[in-house]
Parts: sequence; C-alpha cells; structure tokens
Amino acid sequence: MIPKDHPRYKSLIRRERIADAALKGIVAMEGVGAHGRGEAFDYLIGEKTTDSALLAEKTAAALFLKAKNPVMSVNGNTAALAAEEIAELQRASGAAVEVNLFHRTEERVRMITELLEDAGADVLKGEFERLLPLSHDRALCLRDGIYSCDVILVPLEDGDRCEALVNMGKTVIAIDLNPLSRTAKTSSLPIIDELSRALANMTEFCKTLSDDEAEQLVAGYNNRYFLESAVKDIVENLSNALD
Ligand code: PTJ
Repeated sequence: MIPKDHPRYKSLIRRERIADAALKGIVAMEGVGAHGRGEAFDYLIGEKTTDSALLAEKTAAALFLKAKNPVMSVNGNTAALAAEEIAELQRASGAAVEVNLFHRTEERVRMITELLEDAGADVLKGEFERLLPLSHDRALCLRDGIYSCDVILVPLEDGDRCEALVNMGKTVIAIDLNPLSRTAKTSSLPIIDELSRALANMTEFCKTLSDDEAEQLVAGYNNRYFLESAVKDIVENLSNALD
C-alpha cells in the first residue's frame, strides 16, 4: 500500500500499475524496462509538464481537431497506465482508438481491448492486415484505422514504425519522455512529457481551443524546437538539482 502523502506517490502508483499489468500479461516484460527508462527521464525533467511540452500538447490537440481521420495507437504500457485518459481524449477529440503491439499476441490484443473498453473507450476492430512497411508485427493494422488515418498519436513507440508512418505521409504525434529517442526525433510533433499528464492536457485543450487558435498552431510548429527545449530543460534542472 503506497501512502498518499508519499512525495513521489504518483510515480509509485504508475510503477505499481505497470507491475500488476505485467503479471497479467497486458504489459510485455520488455515494457517494464521501457517504463523504467521513462521514469528516469521524468526524474531528469523534474516530474512536471514543462512550458514547451504544454505547447506541444496544445498543438497536438489542434492537430487532432483539424484532422480528417485522427487515430490513437495503443500498446500495453499505454493501456495499463492511461486507459481512462485515452477514453477521455477520445470523447473530447473524436479520434479512433486502435490497438497496435510490438510484442503482439492475440491474447494481449484481447486483454488490452477489454481494458480500454472497460474504461469507456470505443476500440476499432476488424481484420488486421500487414499494411505497414515493417518486418515485425507492428505492421499489422486496420485498413480503416491506422492505415488510412491522417494524424496519429503514438505514445511510447519504437522508432521504426514512427519513421514508417512519417514516410507514409502521416502526421505523427509521439509521446516520449526521452528527447533523444529515434521516435521523438523522427516524429512530426514530439511531446516530451509523461503519458498520463500529456493525455490529460491534450483533452483539456481539445475542449477549449478555438478554431482560429487551432488553425494557427497547426500552421506553425517545429519538431526541433520541442526537442531542443526538452534538452535545455533537463540541463537546467540538473544544474539546479543539488542546490
Ligand atoms: O505493448 P507492446 O508489445 O507494443 O510493447 C510496448 C513497448 C513499450 C515495450 C515497446 O513499444 C518498446 O519497446 O518501446 P521503447 O522502444 O522502449 O520505447 C518506449 C519509450 O517510451 C522510451 O523512450 C521511454 O523513455 C518512453 N516512456 C516510457 N514510459 C513513459 C514514456 N514516455 C512517456 N510517459 C511514460 N509513462
């Protein structure tokens, strides 16, 4: 039992969720390691949403609102940590939700779909086809979902598919605490923030952004700015860490 007054309560709850979901097989064992890397970067960034990450989240909301076919791609870690936040963002943005896994088994797809549906999300179903130019199972997707979307949110992604999706002409929004990852670097818009914080902020912006504001944000964003700002924030945070 983690006491609510523990200074790192939220982080410990997230770790507990990942551990429980790994025991059930929802999170891949490799996902436990991926979570640890995320935790380390969150520590470096100060376990808070930076100003530039907030701007990235606002821009991501604008991209969702302006998209024709926005999709959220959900893996095991994302479902375990933020099924409710995914459902809320879906309600606020109208984006579709599709399960896409690196360590894919039909059993995991079923469990993750169930977890998302229990949280209130509407999950796309149908015949998964090998439609993405990749040699692993992340290639499997739905023709009317990820394959035909124009804007896609990829939380906690691996670099390969991110690059493939960008090469297919899609606008790819990544959520990844590591600004040095290939995913963050190759995405159209990197959100360098913790998953549940990022999703909650995107939902708020989807509810409040005006059409004009959304149009302006979509017209003028720059991947490099968000990467550089995150690295600067980490350096600054580290240089004050022992004060
Ligand atoms: O469920 P599956 O089978 O699709 O597998 C999912 C994992 C996460 C195992 C798979 O996509 C993977 O191996 O991912 P990577 O290449 O380890 O990348 C995950 C990235 O997410 C890393 O750069 C982490 O720093 C980052 N990350 C981890 N937890 C969080 C995070 N970023 C934001 N919020 C987090 N909570």
